[in-house]
Amino acid sequence: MGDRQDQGSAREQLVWAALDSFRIELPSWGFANTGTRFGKFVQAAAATTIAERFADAGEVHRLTGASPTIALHVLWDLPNGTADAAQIRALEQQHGVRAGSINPNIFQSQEYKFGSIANPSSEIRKVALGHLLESVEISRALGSRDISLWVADGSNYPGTQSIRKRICWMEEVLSAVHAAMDDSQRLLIEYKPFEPAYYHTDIADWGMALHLARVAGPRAKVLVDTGHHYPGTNIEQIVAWLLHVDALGGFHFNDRKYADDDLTLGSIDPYQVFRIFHEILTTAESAQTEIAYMIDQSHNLKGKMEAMVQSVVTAQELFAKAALVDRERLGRLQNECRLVEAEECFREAFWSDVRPMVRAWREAHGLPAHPLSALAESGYVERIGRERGGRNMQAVSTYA
Ligand code: RM4
Ligand code: MN
Ligand code: MN
Repeated sequence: MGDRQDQGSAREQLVWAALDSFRIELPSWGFANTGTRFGKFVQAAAATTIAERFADAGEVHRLTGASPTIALHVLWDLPNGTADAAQIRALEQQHGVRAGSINPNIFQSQEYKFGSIANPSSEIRKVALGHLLESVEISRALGSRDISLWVADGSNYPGTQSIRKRICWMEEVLSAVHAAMDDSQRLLIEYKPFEPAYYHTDIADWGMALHLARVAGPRAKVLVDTGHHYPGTNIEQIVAWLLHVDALGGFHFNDRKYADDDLTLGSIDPYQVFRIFHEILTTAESAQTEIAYMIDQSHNLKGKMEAMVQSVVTAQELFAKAALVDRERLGRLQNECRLVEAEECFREAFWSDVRPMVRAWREAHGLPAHPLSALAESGYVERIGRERGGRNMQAVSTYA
């Protein structure tokens, strides 16, 4: 009995230590009205202003205690660039969440039809570089570490663009961005093999992102968005390699069944998130702190607040499960090729019900034991639905 209790408390300690260190960033755009390429689905409670996005993120952080930062998209959240930094500062104070990664937007303006940093026109590449340099300034003004860049560039038909020349153009621009950063800043380069380009995407996979990061400079790293892979890709293997070469900057977490579906983290394949966390936990602690966990989701049908709380809670649970893997024993079993025992050692952690321990951790930290029920009971979603509903319902959008 004594033994069992000791084991129980040892497991609890592992889970608590994991939860103490675990933080995941919320995307400002995850609170906004979104849809598919066929149309937007408007929700009464969606956030349309930056103040509303901060308020919602603050509420998620109050409920979970694990999401103290909010990722900002420059054009959507700081349309006036650095001039908006003071307003962001005030919102940080007001809502108890800080500005997190700064996401430049070089995919929306008309001039980027044929590309941004890989556009054949040097004039347009200059425009894109200007926006990236402004993003560096914004991040500096807000004291945020990461500039998180997704490049939508690509082409739709074979032979219409020079893939090789476009590599050189991207190298030039990203090196210039790196040169403008100071030692406290990082450039995270995201990759994605498809959408919006249909034939070739300029930064399609982690190898291309890694190459560009290396050319840009030592503070450029790779960002893994879990939805940005072909079905069946072994993402934890990519994570292991990026850890090995010290180039893993962070994650955009979301789940998917088919493509870049941006579903709630762990909703389709929680085992995959567990396997990713396991790879990370095999790494030295000092390296782990350099990995930015971020959510990148778009909740078209579910309530945005509810989906975001679910995401944070699921991330915490899966991280706690991964912390339970007996890595010393697993290492021995792997070396001795005791395959079934190794697999069972791994699975045992995944199938452990960590929820009672996570609840205890929440209560000990003055947080609600059940964040999702606490959200429902608080009446927050109804209140913002009443306050924002009128404005949101006017914002109907159609495809054609
Ligand atoms: C992309 C990518 C980026 C996000 C945009 C809106 O698919 O995931 O991270 O900023 O969507
Ligand atoms: Mn992303
Ligand atoms: Mn995406």
